Amino acid sequence: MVEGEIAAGGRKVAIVAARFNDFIVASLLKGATSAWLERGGAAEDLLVARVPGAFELPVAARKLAAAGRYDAVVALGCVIRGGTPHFEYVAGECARGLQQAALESGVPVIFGVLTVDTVEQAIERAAVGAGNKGGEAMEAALEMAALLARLGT
Ligand code: INI
Repeated sequence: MVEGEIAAGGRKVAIVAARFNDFIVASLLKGATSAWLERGGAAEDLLVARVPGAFELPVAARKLAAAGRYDAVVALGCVIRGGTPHFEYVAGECARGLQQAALESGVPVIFGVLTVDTVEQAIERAAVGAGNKGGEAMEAALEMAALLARLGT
């Protein structure tokens, strides 16, 4: 069996985070940054880029992934269902675009975007500590970076 370990020492990672719903995304960003530092990452090896909303995450993630400087890209955002089909377009295109960026670049692009029905669900998933989806996204990024390195890609 081959697996990637969750360790940040010697790695470079980029986070791209949406500003929309920042009262939630700020907590995801905190969770991701804490996980990076807890796993031994150096502050100067973590880039944080901001975009207006989740819809803009893919183009920035694609650019960062293609740059060849990062072992993984973590996309953070929060899309909350409203009363119109807008949610489906923003969330769907965001997910599709992030996966496309990963497949085109061969660099892991992690989906740390909450897609929820209510603000309460978002707050639950962005709470400090275990279960913070930003922290989980960073851990997934580190695991995938190590796995791909091991697989020789
Ligand atoms: N962007 C989000 O990140 N979350 C949302 O819930 C959201 N809603 O609900 O509209 C949202 N919209 C903005 C969108 O991501 C773009 O920034 C905007 O459409 C400009 O392209």
